[in-house]
Amino acid sequence: MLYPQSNACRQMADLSGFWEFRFDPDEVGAGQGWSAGFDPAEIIAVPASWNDQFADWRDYIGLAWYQTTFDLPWGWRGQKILVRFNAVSYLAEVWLNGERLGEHEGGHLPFVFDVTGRVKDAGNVLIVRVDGKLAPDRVPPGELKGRPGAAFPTVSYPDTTYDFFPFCGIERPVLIYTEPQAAITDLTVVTEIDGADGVVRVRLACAADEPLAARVTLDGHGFSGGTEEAVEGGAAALTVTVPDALLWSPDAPSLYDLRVELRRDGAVADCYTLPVGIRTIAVEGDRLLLNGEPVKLLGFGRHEDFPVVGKGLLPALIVKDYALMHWMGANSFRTSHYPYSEQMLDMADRLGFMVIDETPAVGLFFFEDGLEKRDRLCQQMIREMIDRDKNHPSVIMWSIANEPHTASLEAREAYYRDFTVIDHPSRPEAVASFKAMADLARDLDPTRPVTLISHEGALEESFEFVDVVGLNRYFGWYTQSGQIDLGLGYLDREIELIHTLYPKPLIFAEFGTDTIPGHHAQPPEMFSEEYQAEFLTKQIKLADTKPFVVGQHIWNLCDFKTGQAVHRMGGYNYKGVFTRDRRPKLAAHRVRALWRGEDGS
Ligand code: BDP
Repeated sequence: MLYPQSNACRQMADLSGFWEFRFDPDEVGAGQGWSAGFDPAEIIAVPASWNDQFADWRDYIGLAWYQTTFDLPWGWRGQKILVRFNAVSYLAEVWLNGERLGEHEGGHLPFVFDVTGRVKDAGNVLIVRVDGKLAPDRVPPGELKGRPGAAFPTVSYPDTTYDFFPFCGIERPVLIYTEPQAAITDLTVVTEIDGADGVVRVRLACAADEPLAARVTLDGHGFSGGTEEAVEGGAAALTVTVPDALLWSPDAPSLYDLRVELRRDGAVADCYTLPVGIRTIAVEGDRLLLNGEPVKLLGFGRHEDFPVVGKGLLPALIVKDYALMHWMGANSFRTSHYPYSEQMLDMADRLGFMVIDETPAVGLFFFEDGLEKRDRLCQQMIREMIDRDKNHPSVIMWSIANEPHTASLEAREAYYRDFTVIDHPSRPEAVASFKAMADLARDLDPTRPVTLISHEGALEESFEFVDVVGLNRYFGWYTQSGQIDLGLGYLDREIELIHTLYPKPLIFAEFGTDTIPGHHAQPPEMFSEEYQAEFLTKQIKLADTKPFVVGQHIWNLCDFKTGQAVHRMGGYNYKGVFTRDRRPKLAAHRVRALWRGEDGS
């Protein structure tokens, strides 16, 4: 899937701004014909979650209607015209001028409607009904009402199976754009390294059944080259070799400019430009290799989360968070727990961050209620994520899920007594689901490793199907509370056990402690800045002694909004090394000193 762009052959306009809006708690909108136009009750900003924009609606996770009007920009008439929603959480149904365009389920991935022939020159009315409800058969799931083995230890309000606020609304831009009639519909760029040469392979898909040629040119760093091939059956494959290529890496995120043209009798019928980073990523034994060299990921789990906008795209926040991560000496992050905005990934390409790109499959459980639908949605989301993000050099790994509830209760009981792993500790439904998901990810993209992020430790049988083991661990916090050294002793034993069972690279995908800024204690005690600093630095030092631990991602970059629960004071998770308004806690300085060298320079 290509992001819309304006160039000599295409045009794009952003429909974001102030839209008309109406909550629909009684679910009367459909019956009253709001899809053809409605009397607005509010004005709302797009993109942004609705929850924090009004005085009384924070916890409203139901139906709401958005409406905007627009005229077609000058010169667009007669072209193919599409509308793209970059993300609507959770389920969107869309009408244009009273005609239903369709619907999309899943809150963090884009969807497109072809509106050619339906859009008027002036006075178009675009209406979106957003359904934010939580349900067991949605991904991520909710409304589990504390079912054992399927939910957080205590039920939070709103009732999610995951630990962040279920913000909803139109949270990323809405774009309208043109495509030529004979259009490049998709590009897949794969890079290889051959000695000192970089090999850039481009696969093009196009919508046209006429004789066309595809042409690519690649420019940058003193190189300029290209090639041309005939399009056959709507596809073409082209290869450009770059001698003495500058490779993409966190230290030097070199990008080349790729320009792809579709040509009819020598004249340009469509064109598209894309930055390309030449790099390889691979797993060899228990090492992760970037450009053939072992690499270690230092960084964070994060959230798209900020006051007032909720999960809404906020470009300045993207800039700020990269500045903070860079200041810390980080080179990587995970898009916990859903694919982030495309703008975030564009910046990762440019700034040299290695990204573990994660689907919205957080808090999955494997009881029957809705299992089949959840499986289908998980697969849909893997497809959509890979389709959207496959051309980013920064994306080095796919994460198919975070913290599924996979182990049987019996297995957990034995394990937490003394790390005994019983035969077949995972629920068979979970094993089947994850095997299918990992296979799908590899089929769609054989060039990137696949990971699963689990809290089940050595009980996670699905580690069998992935290339990299992702482990979330809070020993010394949720267990061994107040006893960091005891917790780390257990962790040391556990990762050796996991490594024996699954001799693959392992990433500490989450570790951290809730920390109230300004709360101090000597000796360190839970919730104090000293406790967080000691916990993180000691776990980092443990990771550094284990060659197979190829990543350390602290939970979390910043404090973030959650539902209300006894373990979430004031409705926040306080595990950030920065506060929600991005101020450092003590741990930020201590970890920075470790990651950047002892003097923190
Ligand atoms: C893990 C989850 C993460 C939570 C974190 C925590 O993956 O989403 O926020 O632990 O408890 O369970 O802080």
